Amino acid sequence: MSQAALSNEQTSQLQALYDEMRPACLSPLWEVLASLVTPEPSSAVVAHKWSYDDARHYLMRAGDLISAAQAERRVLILENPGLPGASRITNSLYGGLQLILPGEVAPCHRHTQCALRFVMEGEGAFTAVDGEKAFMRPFDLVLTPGGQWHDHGNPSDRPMIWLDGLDIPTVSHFDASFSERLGCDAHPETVPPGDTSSRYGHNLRPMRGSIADRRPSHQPLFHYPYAEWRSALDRLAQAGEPDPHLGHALEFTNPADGGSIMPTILAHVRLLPKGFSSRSRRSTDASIYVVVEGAGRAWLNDAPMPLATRDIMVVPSWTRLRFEADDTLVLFGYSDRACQEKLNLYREENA
Ligand code: GTQ
Repeated sequence: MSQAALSNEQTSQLQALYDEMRPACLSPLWEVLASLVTPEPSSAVVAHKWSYDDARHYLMRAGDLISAAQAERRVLILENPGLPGASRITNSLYGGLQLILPGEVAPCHRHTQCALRFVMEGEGAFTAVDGEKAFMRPFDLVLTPGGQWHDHGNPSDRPMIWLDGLDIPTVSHFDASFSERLGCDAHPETVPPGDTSSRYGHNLRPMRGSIADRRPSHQPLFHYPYAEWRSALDRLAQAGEPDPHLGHALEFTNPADGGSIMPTILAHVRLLPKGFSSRSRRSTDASIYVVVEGAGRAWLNDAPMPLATRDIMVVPSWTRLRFEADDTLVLFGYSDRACQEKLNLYREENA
């Protein structure tokens, strides 16, 4: 409502009107307009950090109590403290830590939602996408684009834990969720592991039809190994000065169109050299960061957040954010920026 005060008489008559119209499913905009159409982003999402070791402790206890097959997906949701019960890390995105113990499988299913996996621990477990296994190593990025069959398995002798990043809340927002189970643990193998990477992972693509054409042409690649992105970051860092706001930053791209890895989610990595202090910036995409390497701190609206390896941090929309690297700091981040750009919503401000 505007500043002009209402008389007591007006207020009580309006209140009576609201009470009368409520059963007709009508409500007055002027009571809520200011909170609906805000002058700048105003979010219930709060900044938070999960220590990996603390979360891991609970995840391993869950591992003693329920199998991956029983749970379908044995995952602890990283739930934003500002959105209790909402199963989300930001308003549009989901985050969770998934555990697969040696010998376990997470049975095959598919759904509308897009997923990324960022490996936190373990080696030798796989995600199979449409029957092609991607064997995962720490800090690899593996995608499960919407609609593709996927199962996970761990033939190694160590627990495997990864961060799941999905657009579950975005799909829920549109009431557009479909999912189904294949009905068996694992999709039959379609091609050998690494097939897709060899065909699409090197700025090349097959010239003639092949079995790899089963990959959707709009989303051919799904494995982005740590060894490759980490050395790309090093080469970038050797080649020039860091961007004052981002440090040395690289976005993972979809080779089909050079755009974001998935229609709703953008993911990137960055390296902040030892001693570097970034300048402050804010953007409309609430973001989730994993500390891959190093130590330092983030400043969120001038409040410090110490960072150590494997910490997971969520930063709300329009929060002034800067980083200080005590040691070379390597970060992985994902956000809904890809979706916001399609909707012409994305904005950033670099101080
Ligand atoms: O691995 O398919 O954390 O469907 C949440 C939903 C993981 C998965 C999650 C899922 C998955």
